[in-house]
Amino acid sequence: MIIALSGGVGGAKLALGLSRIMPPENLLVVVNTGDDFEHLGLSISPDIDTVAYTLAGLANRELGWGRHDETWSFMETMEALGGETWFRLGDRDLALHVERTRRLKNGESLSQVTHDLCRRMGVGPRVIPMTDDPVRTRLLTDRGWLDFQDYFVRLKCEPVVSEVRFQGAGAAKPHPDFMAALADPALEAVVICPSNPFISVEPILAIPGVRQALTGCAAPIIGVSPIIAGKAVKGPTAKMMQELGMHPSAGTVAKRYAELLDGYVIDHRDMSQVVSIDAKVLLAQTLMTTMEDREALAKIVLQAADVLKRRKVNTRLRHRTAGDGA
Ligand code: FO1
Repeated sequence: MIIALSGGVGGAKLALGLSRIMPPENLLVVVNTGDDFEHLGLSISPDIDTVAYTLAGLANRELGWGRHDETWSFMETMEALGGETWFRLGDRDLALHVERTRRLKNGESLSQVTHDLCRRMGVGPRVIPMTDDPVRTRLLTDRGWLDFQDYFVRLKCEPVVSEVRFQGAGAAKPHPDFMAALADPALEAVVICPSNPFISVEPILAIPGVRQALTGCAAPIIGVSPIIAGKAVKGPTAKMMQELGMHPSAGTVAKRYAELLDGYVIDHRDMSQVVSIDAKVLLAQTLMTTMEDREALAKIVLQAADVLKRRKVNTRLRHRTAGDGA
């Protein structure tokens, strides 16, 4: 079994690659919900939807979010009626938000609704939110504190970020299936997908018990850099790193995950970063443009997991025997 920690677009691409080279039912995708928000009276979970649409083959590949078979009558009419249209909701996508909102209001948990909607959309792997409790990413910027989607979509990531907070994370409980999978002896690897570390991965790590469960898990943890040659493949990762006073590089992201990583996959172009990364570094083509790219990167990650798992088991055995000996 493989666990993939994912945010939106970048993570979803690798999750898709993984789902195509292994039995999809053995893949558990744990998704960031810090981007979730209430908008137009709807409960919207963008990263869950991006992962679900991508795994279901329904994603809009150009936009990176929403669906490919989309029409926009709802948005056009909202425009005509003077409603808010900065957050684009296609007509088919809208049905998902309306139905999820109805079921959440009915008392179902986000993971129950996600599980059923994913099944109905034909998603093979298990997709679960990092927690069923509310966590909201907020950013302190030169325009004051902003909710995530205000920053990311309405203000197009233009504000200068000086702090990122995950409101509610401290009181959130990690999803029980996530914790159970980390303790499962059948676990082969945990893959930290190439998502933005600050806004997609760290909300997951910020939930009490997650870091400890990761450092205690017997399976290797392999990260994939979201930065290639100093730039983010998509989104504000590099810009945020600069604004937060960090050098936008694969090495800096690896340092963010520091003690968690057993392996780290970076792009060939970042060969010079190898020395600054305190984990086993693998070089690969990490830019995923085609389906073959997604599958090839997924293969490298799983091969690395295989090698690292044997190494991790031996190291633990050595420590244990050393401990007994001491
Ligand atoms: N991102 C945009 O840049 N503009 C949008 O209008 C937009 C609408 C949208 C609707 C549904 C959804 O699931 C995602 C949407 N996103 C949009 C992307 C979303 O803001 C980001 O995918 C995540 O929050 C960050 O990964």
